[in-house]
Amino acid sequence: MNKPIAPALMEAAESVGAVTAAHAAPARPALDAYWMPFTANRQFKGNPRLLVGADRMHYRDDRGRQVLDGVAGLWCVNAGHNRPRIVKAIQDQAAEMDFAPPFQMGHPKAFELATRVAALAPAGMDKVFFTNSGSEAVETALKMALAYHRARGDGTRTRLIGRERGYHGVNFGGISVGGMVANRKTFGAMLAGVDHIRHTHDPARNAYSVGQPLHGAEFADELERRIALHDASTIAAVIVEPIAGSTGVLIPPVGYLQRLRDICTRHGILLIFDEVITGFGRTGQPFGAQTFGVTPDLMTVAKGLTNGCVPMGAVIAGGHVHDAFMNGPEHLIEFLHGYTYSAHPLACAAGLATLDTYEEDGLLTRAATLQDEFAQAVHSLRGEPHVIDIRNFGLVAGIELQAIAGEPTRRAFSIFLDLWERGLMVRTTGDTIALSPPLIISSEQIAQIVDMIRAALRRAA
Ligand code: PXG
Ligand code: PLP
Repeated sequence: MNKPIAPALMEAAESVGAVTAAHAAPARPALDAYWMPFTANRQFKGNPRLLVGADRMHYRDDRGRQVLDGVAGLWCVNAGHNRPRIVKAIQDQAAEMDFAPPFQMGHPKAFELATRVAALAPAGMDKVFFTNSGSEAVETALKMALAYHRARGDGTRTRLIGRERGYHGVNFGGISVGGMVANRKTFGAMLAGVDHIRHTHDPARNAYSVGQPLHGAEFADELERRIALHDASTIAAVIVEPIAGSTGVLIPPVGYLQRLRDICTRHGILLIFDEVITGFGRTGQPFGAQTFGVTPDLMTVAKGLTNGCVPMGAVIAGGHVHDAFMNGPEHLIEFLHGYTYSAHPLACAAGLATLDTYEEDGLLTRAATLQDEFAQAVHSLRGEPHVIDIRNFGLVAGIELQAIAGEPTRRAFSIFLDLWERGLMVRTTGDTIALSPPLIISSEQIAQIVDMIRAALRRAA
């Protein structure tokens, strides 16, 4: 049934082949079709940055260069890249069982991973609901909070409270409670019944704080005002990041998170910690909740859960939240929510091997060991050109630069490009350079990152 190929098409096919052959060496893919996420597409496609390999602290690009990874990929590759145990676990799982439906069915690794994650979480937070990303974890936690109150006969609690400058992913619930203006202003009215408390950034009092800022616990009292305005009986949950990452690394002032916790407890409001970045060792304990000594009712995690190797997120719920759902006839589904790929076998295999690797290498507490040295290194950039603040905690830091007048983000982005050309990958957000290196980083590599940034700042002067 093969149709003869029209001569014109044959010609075209030959000439395409010829073109391909002529460019045989490291052929760059066509760049047009891929609409890239959170990327300046036109800038990128004019000068693409293509990663083709990775090993521990480094990427390799398509020009064969080694690039030091200063951000753990995108705050996620906490154990460093291509760890053999994780690679093998994924390979083995792919060969053993590709997919298992998560609704009304299960597979052993989902239960094993939930048990392992619960064991790492604060006492009492022992129920784990799997998603495929941080954004999905946030949507799940918000829905859980609403359904929790309703299950308890408290169904007027429908309001959600976020915080200015918060980042909770990109789905509608997440941008509604989120507080990064650029991520929400173009997307319409979003969820109704959402309010925000103020952010905790206070450079006048806290600039160049080493670790937690001393001033600002009272910013939590704004929650009392929101409660006075709306009445506690209408509020379901408050969601905050323990450390706000995406907005440029804002560290919670001493006492602030505890005060939020106390207010929520007093008013029957669920407290959600979005630990997508702070989870899995970034702050020196498995979770920020433990580092800061404050236990929320729900936690959202992702990223480091699988070392970024296979997409996965989760909500870790307090037993009291879960148990409120467990009534009614036993044949009925208690929480009508889930994703086709919840607890995907490849993600579970990656998650289990990731937790093994963290344990074997002591990575979930390594940031605590390195944090003084890291703090000293990043704060040595104080006084360099354009630097107006430096913030740090555990193995995360933000170096804020003075924006070029009328051109926000441009200064930091040009430093990002300069560093990339010289073999260091960082992340910039607004005019802040964010660092969150893999937790396996060496002292020499900490020094190398800071020296390279120092040189870039001076070049940009
Ligand atoms: N919550 C928090 C606190 C996050 O940091 C998400 C939710 C969403 O996770 P997913 O997996 O859906 O991306 C995140 C993700 C940045 C940056 O520029 C940060 C994130 C994602 C992309 C960019 O700092 N964090
Ligand atoms: N859209 C349609 C038409 C679907 O059938 C499904 C899932 O079955 C979804 C969206 C949701 O996809 P997922 O479960 O992967 O989030």
